[in-house]
Amino acid sequence: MPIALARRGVLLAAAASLALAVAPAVAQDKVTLRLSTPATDTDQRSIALAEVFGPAVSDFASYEPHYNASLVAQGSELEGIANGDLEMSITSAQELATFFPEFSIFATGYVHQSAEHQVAVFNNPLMDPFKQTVEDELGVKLLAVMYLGKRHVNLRQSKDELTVTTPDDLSGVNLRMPGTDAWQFLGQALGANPTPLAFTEVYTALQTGSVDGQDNPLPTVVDSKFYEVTQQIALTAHLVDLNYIAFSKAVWDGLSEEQQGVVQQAATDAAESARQAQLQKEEELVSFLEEQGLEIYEPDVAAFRTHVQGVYQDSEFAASWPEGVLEQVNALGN
Ligand code: KDO
Repeated sequence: MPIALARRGVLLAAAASLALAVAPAVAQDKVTLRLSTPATDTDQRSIALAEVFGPAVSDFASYEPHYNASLVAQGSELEGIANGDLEMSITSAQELATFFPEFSIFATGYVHQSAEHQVAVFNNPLMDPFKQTVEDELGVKLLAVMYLGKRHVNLRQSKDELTVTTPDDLSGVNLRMPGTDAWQFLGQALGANPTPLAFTEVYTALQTGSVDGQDNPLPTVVDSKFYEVTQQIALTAHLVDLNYIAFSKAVWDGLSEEQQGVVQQAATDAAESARQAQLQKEEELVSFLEEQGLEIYEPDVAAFRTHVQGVYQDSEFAASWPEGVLEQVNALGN
């Protein structure tokens, strides 16, 4: 049995038993909302959840964030929620794609065009079957889409040593990508040699040279200080990347209708706050990074887009996409 189906079966059983085990909220006690994320406490998404979401639900819930993957390892959060060991996470389409391959459409290079496009797609009825599957089979509710930013290729080598113009220039480059298959595939589609590594290990890997580079948006490059151990950024913008605020369905079902409304609005507001902060940082960080000595330049983005899209359209990932969804997503972006 394929791993994804095996994992799905185990999680389905866990989610079902959890739904029975979580007694309806009796209103007196506050429900504890443990969130685990590999992100730092100074990442804009972390700040928005702590400053917007936490206070908004504080009448009936205690928001308890755990940063730097200190509670649950990156990529294991969804199982944690399904098993009742966690109530929230900042998940990704790439992580969801390990259970439901069709989510890879939202993790495909050069599909999402902007933060606004991500919101239009997440709020469109096309998303309903995707959200329902995650609720029914994983016991996780996707409350809101968060803007992580445009991912670019960030390398240890100087531009003189290695100038990135087309995917051919990344041949043999040991590019760290997050661990799931969808991420590794994106690294291959860029022309690089992808290496799986947890987010919390990236700085050291760059510092020691065990990888040649990584791909994260500019705000992450600054927040995690990757600029201290790299020398260039080729603005490939190969993925306008997103996360979803994931919430335990079992806990959700134990809330009153009014409390559910408060949680939903708090998640939407936190996501919007983080989106605006992240967009603002993307505007201002090129000059900051150049002041730190990094060389930042435009590669042949058209060459990257054409190559990446060609690799995806012939892939097993594309074969899992429901008929017509890509066309609907594209139409929402134009
Ligand atoms: C990363 O590991 O590069 C990544 O950007 C993947 C994202 O999906 C997300 O997990 C992110 O890390 C963390 O939130 C840390 O920023």
